[in-house]
Amino acid sequence: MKYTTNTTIDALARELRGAHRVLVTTHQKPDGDAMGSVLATVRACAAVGVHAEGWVVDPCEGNLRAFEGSTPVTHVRPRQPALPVGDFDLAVVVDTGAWTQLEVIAPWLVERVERVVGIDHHARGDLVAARRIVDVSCGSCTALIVGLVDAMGVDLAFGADANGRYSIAEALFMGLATDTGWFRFSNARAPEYALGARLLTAGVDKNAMYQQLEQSSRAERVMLQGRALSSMEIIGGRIALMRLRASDFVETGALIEETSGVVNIPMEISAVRAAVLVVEDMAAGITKLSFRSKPADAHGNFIDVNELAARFGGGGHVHAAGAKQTGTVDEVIELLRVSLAHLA
Ligand SMILES: [Mn+2]
Repeated sequence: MKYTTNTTIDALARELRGAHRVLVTTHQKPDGDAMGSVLATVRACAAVGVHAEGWVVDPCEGNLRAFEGSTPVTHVRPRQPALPVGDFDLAVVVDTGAWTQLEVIAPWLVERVERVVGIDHHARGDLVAARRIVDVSCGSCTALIVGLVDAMGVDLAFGADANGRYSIAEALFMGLATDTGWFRFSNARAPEYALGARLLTAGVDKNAMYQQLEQSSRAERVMLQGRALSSMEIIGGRIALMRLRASDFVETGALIEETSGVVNIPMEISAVRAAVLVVEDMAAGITKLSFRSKPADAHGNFIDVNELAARFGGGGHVHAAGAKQTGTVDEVIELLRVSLAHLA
């Protein structure tokens, strides 16, 4: 199966408008783009009088949850899995199309694949949704969803409270800003900047959002970053490898979800072309890998971390990917060394 678009935005918009009860879900451990995509889609349905609710598998950072407002979202714990309750005549899967990222809700989705639609900007995916829109050129999934909102004939300012919070535009901007590293990464092209401008015009308070998303860390998180950076070794002069063990979490008091963003820090080093973070997830009993790489250099060379992650059963984008392994941190690092030696 080729993971490509097999319907149109207009057809999806008609399907959403004609639905009665819609469930919107995304990948486990939602990030800003996943939550922004869920919230924007739920709000767009509400704007046309269609009942919709979000359904996500935690952990989900509190600073993301703060953007929900009164939008209905059910949070499920991965350790106490539950399935959606009630009759939904349509399900929308956003910001992923991979079964590995939808483990908890997979049985529920499989049962109704003809009533599942997908909107995604990742390179790889499975037959999760019968009808889907996939555009890997979009800097965020919300950059795709704005087309759906437009096709539904919904105002981007819909949902805003008296202070201008909780609009569709705010949710879209959250996804766009976080997935593009606040418009710094190579996926921030002219269309992403244009969309950013459109969303600001629709009333998004960028400065307040920046403080809430990027300047609201606990001290424990920054101390954990120190642990990761202290562990850093540079392989072949160009690949940064970092690890976080269970003891690092215990001793700093940081939480597993507070590792987000750590893998990007070594990119500040001139010679570094890619970074890998290996994390011991005690609660899940697994070892998690995060991969990042820089865009092509002057010679057109870059490290494809999507391909690298695939060797460990994961995936994502060319410059940002992840994987899970059952081995210990040390075992995974030994395997990594073999793969990285070829690249370095
Ligand atoms: Mn995304």
